[in-house]
This record gives sequence, structure tokens and C-alpha cells, in this order.
Amino acid sequence: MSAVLKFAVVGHPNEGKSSVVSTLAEDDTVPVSAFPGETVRCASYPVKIDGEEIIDFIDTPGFQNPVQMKEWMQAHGEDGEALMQAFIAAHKDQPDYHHDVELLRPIAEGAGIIYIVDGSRPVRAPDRAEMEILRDTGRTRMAIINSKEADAAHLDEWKLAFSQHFNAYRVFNAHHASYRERIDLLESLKGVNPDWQPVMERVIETYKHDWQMRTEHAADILAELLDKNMTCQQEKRVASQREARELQPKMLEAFRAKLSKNERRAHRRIRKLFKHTLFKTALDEAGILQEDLFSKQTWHLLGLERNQLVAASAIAGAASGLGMDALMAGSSLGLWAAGGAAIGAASAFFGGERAAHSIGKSRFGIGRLLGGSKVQVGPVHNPQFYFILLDRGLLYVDSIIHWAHGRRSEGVLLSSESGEKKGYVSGFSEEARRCCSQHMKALRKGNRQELEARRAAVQAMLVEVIQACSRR
Ligand SMILES: Nc1nc2c(ncn2[C@@H]2O[C@H](COP(=O)(O)OP(=O)(O)O)[C@@H](O)[C@H]2O)c(=O)[nH]1
Ligand SMILES: [Mg+2]
Repeated sequence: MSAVLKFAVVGHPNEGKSSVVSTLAEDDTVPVSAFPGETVRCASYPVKIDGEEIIDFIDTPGFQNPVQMKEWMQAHGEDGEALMQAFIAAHKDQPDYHHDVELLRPIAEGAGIIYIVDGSRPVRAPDRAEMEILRDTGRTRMAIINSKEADAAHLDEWKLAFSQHFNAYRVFNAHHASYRERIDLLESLKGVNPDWQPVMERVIETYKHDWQMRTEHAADILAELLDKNMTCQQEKRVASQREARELQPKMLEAFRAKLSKNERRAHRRIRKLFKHTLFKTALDEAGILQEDLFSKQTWHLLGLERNQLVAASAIAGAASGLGMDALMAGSSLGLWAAGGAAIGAASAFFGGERAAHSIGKSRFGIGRLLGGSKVQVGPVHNPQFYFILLDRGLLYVDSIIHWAHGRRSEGVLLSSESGEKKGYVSGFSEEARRCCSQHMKALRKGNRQELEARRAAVQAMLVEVIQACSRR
């Protein structure tokens, strides 16, 4: 066997072979179909890390005639590789046996076997024939119970059958398996064949290292987003008070659009990091990420009521020089005229639409603008903005790392799925919050060196949060 371990993923049609391959190889381009018999050829899905192929999962068509196949093999009187080769030679030109021949090929060439069954249905005669065929190949084989339904009534039957024909078996769900479960599966594969041990050990180490790199990278993307959005500002020259008034709603809108764009871009980068291409579709469905960053609904979905959120940002508020009153009044969107005179006590958080109107009515008076020559929007100094961005980012990361690649359904994403409120910031330790507030303070002050140190601290803190998500 070559240094790259190959595994043929075999089984009955429509039991979830392609879905398991997709999840194991973290490849959501593997064709999965609700109709049996759609996979007609073997397809190889190698796992590459840093361009190096470390393991190869081969998706195969389902068994077509297991009972006849078993009978032919029994009558033939050989076993192991010779038997497989004889079967292939005798049936390769028979269309009725096309799938049987095709699935046997990689096994005949030396691949290990991963046998997939839907454990929520009973064991039937064709399954027993399949298991005996696989046993007689003499190859190392592991069975995977990929239960499509929650019904566990037949599990013992399956386990008994597996104990007779397989080296090991595991429960592994193509739709819900997490990173941790993938590693567990690889660990089991390592244990079933001593010859695989050295390679599998390397594979597992490489997987873990790669996951750590992704975790750090994701934390970095989130920290960068915080930097970007908390310092974002836009300004425009104006010639008159009227022009300023007309400009403000447009600028506010453009400003919000820019913040959202930055966020979407960060999320897209995270999605790519975790090798998802289809996740976007699900994102567009009802769920927390569809909510506007500024809507009250967003805090609600995050499990952060207004008061709680303000409490969560109290430390940060103090650190940033904003008193509680200022936070409550939401005077921190940061609309200033030239010379630093505030022209609006507007807050995106306390009514984005209202914000534009309140500008004109501000007690500071729009008149201040006369003589000034520009209108500036941002940066947002409100700590709530920081925490909402962070919460949404972590929710995105958490969702994507728990979205198995084999899962094709759309629109059942995130909190809408469980109906539960989720929130990360509300569960942060005092230390984690302090870390954030120091970061915010540095963002306000703009000292580069200090900012780098604070940002690194936040990134390290986020690595821990994401690691905890991965362990679930
Ligand atoms: N509910 C559920 N459906 C699954 C699961 N695994 C596969 N399926 C569905 O079963 C059908 C067949 O899956 P596929 O992977 O194409 O099966 P294959 O023919 O064995 O390759 C598809 O509609 C899948 O979405 C699972 O773990 N849970
Ligand atoms: Mg398939």
C-alpha cells in the first residue's frame, strides 16, 4: 500500500456513502442525491493539506446484486484479491453488474473498506450478502452507522452483524459529524490495522495542526474586522447647511453599507477557510445572520437584551471614556462636523432610521456646520457595536464549523434551527471582557504599538473561544 491511505466507501445505494465522503473529505462538491443509483463511477476525494495528499476517500456506486454476487463468489472457491479479480474479469462487460464491478475495483487495488449503513432500518438479506462479500475480500474494513432517522430500534442487530464481519464499527453521522468526530473516526481507523498506524498518526497530526491554523486564522479575521469596523469613518465636503442636511441620511446609509460589506467579506473569508462553498445559501435563509447588524432583533436573537448588552459593555464604556448615560442615550455613532463639534446625538443602535432625523433636531444645532466644510460619519465608539460584531462573528464561526460538508439541506441554519438564543459575549469571563475593552480603548487612541498588542490579546482570547466551540 502506498503512503497515501485509500479508503473505498461502499454500501447499499442511498445509504449516505457520498454524504459521508463529503463530510470526511470536507468537500461539499461531492454529488449527493435523494435518488438511489446516481453515483455510477468511483470518484476519488483526496484530502490535501498544504498541497500534499494525505488520505484518499473513494466514493463508489452502491451494490446492485449482492445476493447473486455472493453466490457467484461462493461457487468460485477462491478468496481475497484473486476472488475479486476473477469476479471483475467475469462481469466487467455485463451492464447489470456495472456498479458491483466498479465498487470492487478500488478494493481489489488495495483500498481499505468503509462500509456505510443506515442504522435506522433493519438488517436485510442483501445487507448480509454485502457484509459477507466484504469480509471475504480480506481487506481491513470498518462499518459506519449513518442513521438517517433517530430510530435506534435496529442498532443492536447491526452491531451484532458488524461484530461478525468487520474489524470495527462506529456511529458517524454525515449530516452532523463535527471536527472532533472526524478525528475520532480517524483514530479508530488507525487502530484497526497496525500497518496503517504510522500513516494514520501522521494524518491525524496534520489534521489537528491544520485545524489549529484555521482557528488562529479565523480569530485573526474577526480581530481584523473589529479593527476595521471600529475605525471606519467617512467624510464629505459640503458648501452649505442645506447640503449637509441632505447628505446626512445618504452618508449614514453608505456608512452602514460599508460596515456590512466589511462584515460579509470577513464571513466569506472564514467560510473559505473551512472549505465551504454552499454555506452561503443557507445563510440567506431566516436566521440571525440575516438580521441587520443594527436592528434590535439582532440583540434579541443573540440573547442580549438592551439592558444586558449595556451591562456587558459597561467596563468597555468606562474604558472608552463614555459614561453609562452616554451609552444609554446612544450618542456614539459619531457624526461630527468639522472642528469636532457634534451635530447629532444619533445612534445606529437606538434606531438607525431615527438617527438620520434626529441629526437635524440635535441640541447641538446644525448651525454649527456653517463655516465648517465637511460632514463626517464614524467611527463608531459604542462598545455595543463591538460586542455585536464579535458575537455575530463567533456565531458564524461556530455555525460553520458545525455544518457538516455532507449536509445539503438549505435554510435550517443557526439559531432558527433550535429556536434557542445564542450569545458568546454574554458568557464571556471578566478577563475576556477586559481584553475587549482594552482593545476598544486602543482603537480609540490610535497608538499603533498599543493597538497591535491589544489586538493580539483579543485574537488569542478568540482562539480559545473557537477551540471551545470545536470541542463540542
Ligand atoms: N437525514 C439524513 N439524511 C441523510 C444522511 N446521509 C445521507 N442522507 C440523505 O440520503 C440521501 C442519499 O445520500 P447519498 O449520500 O447520496 O447516498 P449514497 O447513494 O449512498 O451515496 C440524500 O438525500 C442524503 O441527503 C443523514 O445522515 N441524515
Ligand atoms: Mg452516492
